[in-house]
Amino acid sequence: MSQSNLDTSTPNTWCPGCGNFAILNGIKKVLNELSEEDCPPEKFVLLSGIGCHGKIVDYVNVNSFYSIHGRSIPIAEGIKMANSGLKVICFAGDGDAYGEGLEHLIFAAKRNIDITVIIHNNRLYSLTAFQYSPTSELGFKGGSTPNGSMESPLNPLELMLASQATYLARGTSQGMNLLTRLFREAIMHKGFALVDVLQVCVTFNNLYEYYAKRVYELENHDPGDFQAAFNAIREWDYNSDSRIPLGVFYKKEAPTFDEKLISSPADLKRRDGKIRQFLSKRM
Ligand SMILES: Cc1ncc(C[n+]2csc(CCOP(=O)(O)OP(=O)(O)O)c2C)c(N)n1
Ligand code: SF4
Repeated sequence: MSQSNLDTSTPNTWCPGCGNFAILNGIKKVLNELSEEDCPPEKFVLLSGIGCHGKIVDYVNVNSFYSIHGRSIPIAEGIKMANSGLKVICFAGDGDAYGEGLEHLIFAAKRNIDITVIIHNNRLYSLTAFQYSPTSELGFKGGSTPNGSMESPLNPLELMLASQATYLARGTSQGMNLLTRLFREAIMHKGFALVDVLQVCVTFNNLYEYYAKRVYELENHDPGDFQAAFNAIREWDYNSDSRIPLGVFYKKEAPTFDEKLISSPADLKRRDGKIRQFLSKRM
């Protein structure tokens, strides 16, 4: 399958220079690569929340579900449990997943359900024009905080590590090679995988230069070591002026929720029968 087969005719309305383009191009590249390796686009379902990021599902010619703000994760969990053969990828904003839908993210990580979550972390609410989000820095001057945010940001990767996520990584919209590698790894990981993408919003929070001066790729880091992952994640707290590590922080093999739920094809048949029985009684 060629890259153009994943294109859609929907006009793209993102601002020129928006970091969302890197995420879009990265995911298309990975879907194309996987398609050559016997994992066709029909095996995938994409979901998004509401926000500028949400439009991504309109721009990739793969089955998708445009969900509501903060609720793409539970819908993804439902899809995975109903059809465990599918590969399910959620695109979410920082306001979407780290704010309104945070409890869903925590419990999906805790369950280790086999889905991939890609966060377009531009560190503000973009579509609604410039409000601060859970990852905005202290003092962030936006539409709802004209005198500067009084809250320190959340470190979402630290929270996800504590919530038992089994794959945690960070990339930026400036580094396509790394981003594509992380997307591919996260999709192939068995269990809950989250990639936090520092996605630059050129219009409201242009951090291209800020990141360019600070990011570096982790080297000699053992992602199987919980303490090392914790230390690397804590190096930058989304506020300090320190260097910003990128790459895979943590990776662990563990049984997944869907695996535990459906231990055999016979189980699946039995469960399917029960669902049908339940539905027929309701109709
Ligand atoms: C349940 C619900 N709450 C609030 C909104 C309003 N709303 C739409 S998009 C948005 C913010 C989006 O910010 P983010 O998730 O960071 O995505 P971005 O636009 O930055 O990609 C909000 C608050 C909504 N549509 N639905
Ligand atoms: S407002 Fe920001 S996030 Fe939204 S499309 Fe424009 S640059 Fe991208």
